[in-house]
Amino acid sequence: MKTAVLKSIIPGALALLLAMPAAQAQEAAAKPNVVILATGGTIAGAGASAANSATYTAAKVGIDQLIAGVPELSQLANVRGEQVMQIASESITNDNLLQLGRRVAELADSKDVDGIVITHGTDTLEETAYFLNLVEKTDKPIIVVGSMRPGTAMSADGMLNLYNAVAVAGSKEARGKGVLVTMNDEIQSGRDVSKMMNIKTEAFKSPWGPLGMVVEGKSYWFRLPAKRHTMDSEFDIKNIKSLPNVGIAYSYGNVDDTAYKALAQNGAKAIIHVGTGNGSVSSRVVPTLQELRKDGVQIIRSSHVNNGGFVLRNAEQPDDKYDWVVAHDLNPQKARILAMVALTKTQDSKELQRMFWEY
Ligand code: DAS
Repeated sequence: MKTAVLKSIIPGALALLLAMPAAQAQEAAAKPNVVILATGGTIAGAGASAANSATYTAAKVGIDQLIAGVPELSQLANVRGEQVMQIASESITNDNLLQLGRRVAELADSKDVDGIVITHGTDTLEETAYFLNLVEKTDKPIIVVGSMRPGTAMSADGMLNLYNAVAVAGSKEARGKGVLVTMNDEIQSGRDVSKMMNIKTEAFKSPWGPLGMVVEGKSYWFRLPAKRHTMDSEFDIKNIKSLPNVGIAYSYGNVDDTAYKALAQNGAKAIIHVGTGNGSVSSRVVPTLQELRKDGVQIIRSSHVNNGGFVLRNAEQPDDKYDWVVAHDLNPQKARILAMVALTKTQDSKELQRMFWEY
């Protein structure tokens, strides 16, 4: 009796109730499926008070709390999170990079995943973004995102950065553009972008400019990446078992060969020389680099000018004569990433140089 009465007096509501799962299912089907892989960093940081925008502990807040902190994400996509690791990114290791890269590849292969977001510390965000840009064989959007202030601070930037990252990860226009970074309303190429300032929300810059912008969840594109990446890359995370030891030696006035010798003794297969100007090498160091090259260590010249500069072959150093490689416009930390990935495929310096021109 009761059910009959109910049915007679509130057929619409009942129908609505019965239909609700179908409507929800329909709505869910209309939205992209985005997975957020959390690794730690400031975006997961916490400070003692709202006034602590720079004094805080990174890698404290878990992915479920991050997602719950931005309920608007559910308007953009069907979002789920995985806590891959919980570290400040200055502590990331090659093994962490491989672990993250393998999980990204598994998700990218899944037909139920339309886009991937990686929350990450800002210190080495640019390295991880470039690494994934080189080795992920997918055209699905992969967005690496961080924040300059912890979520506990006034005017924290992490919520909007994460919202923008999910918006871009779920957008069809972002497909095929390589790994991207959304910080401070801009969409940056994972290859070009680097952290240029450690205390401002407008910290991430690309020497060649951003690719686009995100405003209220909509992305606007102005440029496309020019270098090889993802589907067009000859590298594949599935074929990389480990990453070789590549060291970085910083040059300056009065420099000597101590750091270069130590890196080689520690087993470096390549040394990124961080030169002055056009990747210049002090006359006090040249003989040692020639010796190391003879011993099979690859010498790759980059610059500490404007976070990478533009190092040309045979300009201030006889690279052909010494059999050295130039890092082109890559900053030293990105040159190390490419050198590691490239050395998994070749030991030939001419092949290495081709890769530095193309990637
Ligand atoms: N320590 C920094 C890191 O984890 C904090 C940050 O800026 O994300 O990279």
